[in-house]
Amino acid sequence: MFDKILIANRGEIALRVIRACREMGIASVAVHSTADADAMHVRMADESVCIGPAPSGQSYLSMPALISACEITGAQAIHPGYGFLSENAGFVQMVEDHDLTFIGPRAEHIRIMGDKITAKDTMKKLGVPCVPGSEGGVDDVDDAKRIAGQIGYPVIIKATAGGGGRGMKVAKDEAGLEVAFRTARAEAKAAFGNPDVYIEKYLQKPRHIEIQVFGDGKGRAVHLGERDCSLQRRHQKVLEEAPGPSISASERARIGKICADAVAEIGYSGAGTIEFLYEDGEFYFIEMNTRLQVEHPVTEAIFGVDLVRQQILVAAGEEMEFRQEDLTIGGHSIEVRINAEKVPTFSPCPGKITQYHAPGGLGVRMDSALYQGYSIPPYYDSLIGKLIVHGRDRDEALARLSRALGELIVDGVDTTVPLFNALLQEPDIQTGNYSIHWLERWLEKNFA
Ligand code: MV4
Repeated sequence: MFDKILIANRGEIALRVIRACREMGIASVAVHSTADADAMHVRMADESVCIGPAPSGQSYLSMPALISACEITGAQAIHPGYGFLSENAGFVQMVEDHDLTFIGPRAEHIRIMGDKITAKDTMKKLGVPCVPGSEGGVDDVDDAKRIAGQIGYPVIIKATAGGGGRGMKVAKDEAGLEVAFRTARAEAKAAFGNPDVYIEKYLQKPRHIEIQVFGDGKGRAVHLGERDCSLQRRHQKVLEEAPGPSISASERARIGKICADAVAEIGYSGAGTIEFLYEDGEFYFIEMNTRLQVEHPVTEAIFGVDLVRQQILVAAGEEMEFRQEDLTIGGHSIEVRINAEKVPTFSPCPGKITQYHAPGGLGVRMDSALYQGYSIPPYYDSLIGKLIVHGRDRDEALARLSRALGELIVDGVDTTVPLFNALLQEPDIQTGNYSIHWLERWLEKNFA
């Protein structure tokens, strides 16, 4: 096992990883920009290293600075958290070239899943159900028209180098296809330096259901059920829950096994998420994320497992602490993302926290790096906390969420808390009746 781990991240996820390290008797090294000298992750870690100026390109994304910080402190492994360098295959390569361990999947698996055409082709060959569409890329309009004609309109054109909603265009009929195709390619080339696009049938009212998988890197893998992350605004998740309100135990077992078998087959190591669109009882693969995700705590809550601990164990060459048959679901969990943003514009609202009080009590987890007197810097993501609740069933989780939001005090900046108080009054939220378009429609209706 490692003696010391460096956490290449900031905010709540850095604290999350430090906590797992401490419980395992592993020393932690925080890294920080000059803007984050007073940040909680620096205070909570055993040691810290300043790695550069405020802009993340010169600090949290600086590979040489991170490698040097390991060399200076004697850290043997790097946990990347989410975002930043968590899905950068070149970084994994560099870490390994310096005889350090990257706590995450192999570079090869990050590379495969980072190219969406290769990811889909790989998953299809592994028996994972995919959205009907082109086999591989499409490089001219005539090809695009022929394929769209076969699968039927509407279709969606996606950039292979995109993902997470970037680089997509919908065409509702053949008349709109040419423009959609040409703009998609031009935008993909400009944004990612890669013009390659592919075509899929456009699903009109799906849910976003993602399956948590975990591999030991030696051909064994498990699934930890699904999360429903359909409540999004501009491809930013707002609320996530597990289990999914629309997914039955038999559907979970079936799609879960398909996913676990697929990642076992490729020898995947560590935590991963296989994203699906779910419509009319069918799952359609769209993307795989090769990192620990923001919303992992809802899965931890219902399965009673520490995913970061398992990541560290597997990265150190040890066994994960469970088999599929050990993993059973207890209750229901909901996470809301608390952002320093003004509702309904969602414009960032950095500033000084004049008062902070975290909610507590049974079934409440608050993952946040806030403290009273802290100044939220303007340089980074606006996520300032995640409130995760757990109840015996969905109704209990909702009641607990409402109660915990009432206890939370964050003064000095605007936050998304009022949004959640309003959402909890909505019958569709109370019953779990929402698709990927529900939130944007609701915001238009209530705030436009
Ligand atoms: C789609 C789709 C409909 N049909 N693919 C957006 C993010 C990226 N991960 C995939 N996305 C979508 N792909 C097909 N074939 C609709 C979306 C989509 C979406 C997906 C998940 C959550 C929210 C979304 C909001 C708009 C569009």
